[in-house]
Amino acid sequence: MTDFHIRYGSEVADALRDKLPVVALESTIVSHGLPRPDNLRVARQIEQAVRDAGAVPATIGMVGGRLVVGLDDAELTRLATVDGVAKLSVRDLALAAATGADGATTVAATSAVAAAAGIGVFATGGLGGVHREAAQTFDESADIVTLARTPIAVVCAGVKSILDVGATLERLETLGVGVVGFRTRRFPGFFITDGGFDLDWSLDSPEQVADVLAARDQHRVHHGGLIVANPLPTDEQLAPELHDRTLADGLALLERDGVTGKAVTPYLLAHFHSATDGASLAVNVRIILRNADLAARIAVAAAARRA
Ligand code: PSU
Ligand code: MN
Repeated sequence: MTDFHIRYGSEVADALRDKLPVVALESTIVSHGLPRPDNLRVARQIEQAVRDAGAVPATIGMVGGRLVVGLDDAELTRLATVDGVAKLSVRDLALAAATGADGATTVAATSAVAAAAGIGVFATGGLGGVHREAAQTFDESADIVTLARTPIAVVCAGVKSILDVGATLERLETLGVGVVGFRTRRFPGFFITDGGFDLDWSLDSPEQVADVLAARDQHRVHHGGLIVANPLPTDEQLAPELHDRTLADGLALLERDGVTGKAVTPYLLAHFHSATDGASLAVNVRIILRNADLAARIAVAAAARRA
């Protein structure tokens, strides 16, 4: 009988056994969110940022049907460079495994796999959310419903401004997903520091975030995720005028080219990266590296509490 068990990278397996800090990382940003050849270099930099802050990186993905927590460098290279890597949400995992596919895990799938593996902290760039026009298309990322039932802290720069940010925050409230600003009371808009909406909660240190996770676990009342929204400093954001113009053009192109469904996010990100001559790419990379660093510091604080 085929063995479909999850494979753990050896360093990740050791760290989990020894209760050392581990940070989950997704592979969709590598395969579909960042252009080649920068994607592989950035994927390695993200892992290094986690290490530099004292935690073990566990990049999650599907290689030839094997679900892996802690991709090795050859596997990471494969998901960054070969054509035809599927974009996998939670519902796709078993299908991809049984058919021997290569696949990159989204925030939804990465969160679900990480939580099942006992990893409590996850770093990404920006979450998926409610798309503009969702009232007609029903296009709402599985990221947010998955977080409703998955006990993980996701460090991100809010949701991409390509989405309906206000509607996304409403859905997160309805679904019971915790949202806290890291040193801010404004929800960030990924490329831009301020996504235009207030937050009820703000925390100032990784230790405080670890306290929230400990409280959640001890209460055993709230079983869902916590979004730790970590904005870029204003002097590092994409210039707001450039951002607004690029977004308007991108949304028009989406319509012209009839792009829908799971292709929307990669399409708009690619548009940003080409239309801004790489400025949005540099911003995107900064976001991920900062989030990896903060996630690692939260994982370190959470591990220190357990010790
Ligand atoms: N944010 C980024 N780059 C990305 C994504 C988010 O900065 O590539 C990916 C994540 O994997 C997220 C997915 O889970 O886009 C959301 O896609 P959709 O809207 O189709 O659910
Ligand atoms: Mn979608």
